[in-house]
Amino acid sequence: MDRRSFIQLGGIAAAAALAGKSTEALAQDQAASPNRPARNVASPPAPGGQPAVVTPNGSTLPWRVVNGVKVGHLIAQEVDNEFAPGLRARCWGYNGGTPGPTLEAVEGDRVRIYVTNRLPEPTTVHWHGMILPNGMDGVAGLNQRPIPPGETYVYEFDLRHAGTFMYHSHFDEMTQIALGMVGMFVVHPRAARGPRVAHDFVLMAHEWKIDIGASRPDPLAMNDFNVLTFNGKSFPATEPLVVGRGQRVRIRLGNLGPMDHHPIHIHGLNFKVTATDGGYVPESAQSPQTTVLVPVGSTRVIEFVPEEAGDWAMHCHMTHHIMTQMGHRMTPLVGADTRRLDQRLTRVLPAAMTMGQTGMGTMGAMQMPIPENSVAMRGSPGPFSTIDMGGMFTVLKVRERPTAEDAATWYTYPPGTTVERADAQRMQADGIDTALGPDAGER
Ligand SMILES: [Cu+2]
Repeated sequence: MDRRSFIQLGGIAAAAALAGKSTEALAQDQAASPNRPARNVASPPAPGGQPAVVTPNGSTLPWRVVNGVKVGHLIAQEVDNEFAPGLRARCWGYNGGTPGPTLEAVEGDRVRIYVTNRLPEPTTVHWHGMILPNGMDGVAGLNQRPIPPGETYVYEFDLRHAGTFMYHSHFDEMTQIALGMVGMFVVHPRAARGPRVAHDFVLMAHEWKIDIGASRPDPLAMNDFNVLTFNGKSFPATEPLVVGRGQRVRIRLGNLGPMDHHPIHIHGLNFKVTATDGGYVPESAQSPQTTVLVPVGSTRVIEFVPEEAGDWAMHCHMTHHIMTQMGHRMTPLVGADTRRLDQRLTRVLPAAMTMGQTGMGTMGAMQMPIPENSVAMRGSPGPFSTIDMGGMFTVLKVRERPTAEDAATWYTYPPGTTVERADAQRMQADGIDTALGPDAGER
């Protein structure tokens, strides 16, 4: 192996290749630590000095180069996924995770991908958005025989176009996709395109129906999905994205959830959609946005330069998609006096509590007992109080000079830049009628 191909392979894959490890062993190593942060996986820098993609809470598939072909190995298997502390379920995925490892290569590469099926039923892999020979497209029955349990099939094709693509099962789609058989496939352009970015992330949206206490997602669900994830994690388990103020950031969003489209919103900045899984968006057609709809079966690539430091929320704007497990078959009681109802209810159900007196924003502070293997609406500690959101939510940490510690610490607010309680004196000084102040509703 020459120095150049060593560099292209990246440290871990190259070290394994030098040690004579097989792609199966590499895939096994990866399966053994599915939650290893991607930043620990050395992946090849893209041409033009663009950085490698980072998959928060995920990993990048290692390649070994054999006679100029990038060879990889995907193992379709059952995976034990922790969605958030307190909630695990047996899902289906690749190489120990759901989504599977991110595939990352360069336009013009030839790839050979072995797919071993360790599931109890047949499967295939479809390379979503890629233009390739028909026989490699992976649609069971139409383009190939499905891969039987215990067998390995091999896909081989040239990466003709740069872009942000995905891969997923195309056999028993409803079940296998709902259980997590999805992943991202990034192809960098051979010649750098557009301004250089400092950070390049992939985030895959997914939705799951996991009944309270159940050990498997329900693949028959058509609505009422109650666990929403980025890269297989619900907040607060989502790894924050740490970036530098004034530095250009790219985020590649993908959606292979069963049913829902996700309007992904980022606070504190505006961005442009620079590409989809169909290709690049011409600059003349890029409009500034703060929310981008990512429909099922598509990718959206956004780029921005954050101008304000802080801990900025990034989340799906469908309010039920930033909740954790909850029942939806309740009578709305916002504004009702539920205290007498609770008094009667607790005679038969001692742990019962009716919601709606103040909505659900204070649920986290109550420390109610919750059922085993669930993350029912408890919220998580924030720097000021409980953060009452979960699900498809993460934090974009914009720092002057980002360091590894920033992922685990909150933003330090400069003095005088946070909201504070206004007293009557201050209100009167600004001509605010204090009689219409906070107590006005009780007059
Ligand atoms: Cu959503």
